[in-house]
Amino acid sequence: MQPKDQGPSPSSFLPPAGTERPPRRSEEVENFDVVVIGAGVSGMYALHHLREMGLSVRVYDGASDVGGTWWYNRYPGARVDGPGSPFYCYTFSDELMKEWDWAETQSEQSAVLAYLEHVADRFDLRRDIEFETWVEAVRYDESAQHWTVETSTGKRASAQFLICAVGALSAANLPDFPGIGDFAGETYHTGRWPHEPVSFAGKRVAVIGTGSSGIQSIPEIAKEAAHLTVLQRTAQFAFPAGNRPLTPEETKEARASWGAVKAKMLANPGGFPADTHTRTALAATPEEREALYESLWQIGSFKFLLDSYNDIVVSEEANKTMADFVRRKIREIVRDPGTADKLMPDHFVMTKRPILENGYWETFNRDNVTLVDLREDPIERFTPNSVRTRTGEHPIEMLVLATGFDAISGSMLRLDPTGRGGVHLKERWKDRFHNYLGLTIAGFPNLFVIHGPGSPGVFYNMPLGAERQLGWVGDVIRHLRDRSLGAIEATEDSESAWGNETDAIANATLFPRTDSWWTGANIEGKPRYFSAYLLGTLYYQRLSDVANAGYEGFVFEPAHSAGSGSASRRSRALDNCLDLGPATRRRSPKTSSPE
Ligand code: N01
Repeated sequence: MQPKDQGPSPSSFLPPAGTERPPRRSEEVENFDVVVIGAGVSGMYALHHLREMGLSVRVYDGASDVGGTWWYNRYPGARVDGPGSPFYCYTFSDELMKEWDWAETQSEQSAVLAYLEHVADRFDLRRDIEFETWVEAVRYDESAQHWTVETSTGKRASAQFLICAVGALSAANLPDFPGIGDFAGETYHTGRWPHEPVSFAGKRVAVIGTGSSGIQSIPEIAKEAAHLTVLQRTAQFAFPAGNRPLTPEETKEARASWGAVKAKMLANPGGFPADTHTRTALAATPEEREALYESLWQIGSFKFLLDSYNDIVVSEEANKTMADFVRRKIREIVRDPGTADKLMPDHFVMTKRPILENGYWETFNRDNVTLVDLREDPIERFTPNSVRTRTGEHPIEMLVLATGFDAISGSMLRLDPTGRGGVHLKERWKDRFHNYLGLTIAGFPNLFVIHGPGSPGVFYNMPLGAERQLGWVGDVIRHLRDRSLGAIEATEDSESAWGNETDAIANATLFPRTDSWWTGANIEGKPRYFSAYLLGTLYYQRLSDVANAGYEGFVFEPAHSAGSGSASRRSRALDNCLDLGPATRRRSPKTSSPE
């Protein structure tokens, strides 16, 4: 799928065998209308949608099958940790929704992957996907108005349009701990988990990281390992997952009312079929708050986020009411007060990605589990058979890095396309992830990033978000083809107005004030700012407003030659190009103030 990871590279992280050989470059270049990088949730839909539009599409993915993040993240305990099934799914086909049975509310990784495999079969996707193929170089040819890609298998392709569906959470973060190369035991990253079974039985295991992946895997590893040492840098808030089987009645009801459910998803800021409400924590009495928090804790899932109060992420005082409740719960569950102290989170609740847990807190009551607080007892170095912290040595045979991702922007930066004038994305994104509409980048014509910086991405139901973004991209392509245009490109003015809009929304909340992967604080040297567009509903309104205004904020280029458009569409396009309208003129972008 994504470009190859470039961090320290223990053998378990290497891409599939065969991709490391120096490839023989083919002189032959295959031409397509669109090249898509990534065959995960977004890339799969890109292929389906654009093919339905009559375009020729080629998809590349480094994995050996579809699934993207669900193909890689197969660590023990991996489950959907959002509002869950049956609403974490594609919505483009009613038949697909009605024929697929989900077993649980928080589906296991294997269940989500089985669904995606079914989608690939049902819509015959694999015939246009090249697996085990890493895209190694991506370049814009200004005269031909084409993107060319070179792959690890030596093949080359060109296309007028490039869709980067490389994943917001796919560039694994592999911190360079002192002596990590000396460690002689098994090492795994949760986001690059092997396909062969991994046995923890009888082993002394260390897990570094207590984000979603750590908190999901720690209880499962602890059940099997001889001993588990949890190395925690930041204590986290985590809520009961409340996973349970979906009843046949619930499935029947969701299918019967699918039209209404979809409408509700489209109207919700996060893309889930949840009601919106106007309750605020500060208007409630302490007793009312306690009763609501307790009932949501009992139900579990994302209820704490969706059904509590809507001032939690904007008011410090409101935030504290929820944070204190969760801290009390942790103290009630964890028996050893010293361990409970170390587990106390001290940031604003919900301002790191909310985590759903399945027995995480109870795991610290087990005799075979030790918690190390890295803030007071940091890692000094790894030896062949231990991890040494300031106060002692922890013998281990296996290390699990649940250290997350260079999120949102990292996979694009590892791809590092070269745009107009030979400028690399790394150069363009040195200080900030400049973008317009979270989809396009000035200097990178005809390139679209799905779930990238400046979009709701990870704050939105991701399959639905991909469908909506790609629906818009498909319309852009149609617009260009119908008018025989060669290129569309965001202006730098549009980017800076979009950046201001994104920042203004974020700065009205507590999110930018917490160190998180949302703010880039987990990766040394990364531009530190909150890069997501928080209001999903407003975002999709903005996309359609921009389109309705003739793609305001973009400039268009006429096709230079027959090679840039589709020759078969040229006669109709020629009719249209006589009246290109205001969309082809350079415009200053509309700045809309956030709601
Ligand atoms: O990654 P994370 P993740 N030394 O960045 C720690 C999605 N997801 O893989 O908080 C020591 O959240 C880091 O510490 P700190 C979901 O959106 C979805 O767990 O930076 N520790 C943190 O504790 C999620 O939010 C699902 O101080 C270091 C941990 O490693 C996102 O992916 C399942 C360190 C990383 O936590 C990422 O989750 C899982 C260092 N040098 C994940 N570097 C499903 O829905 C990092 N850490 C299936």
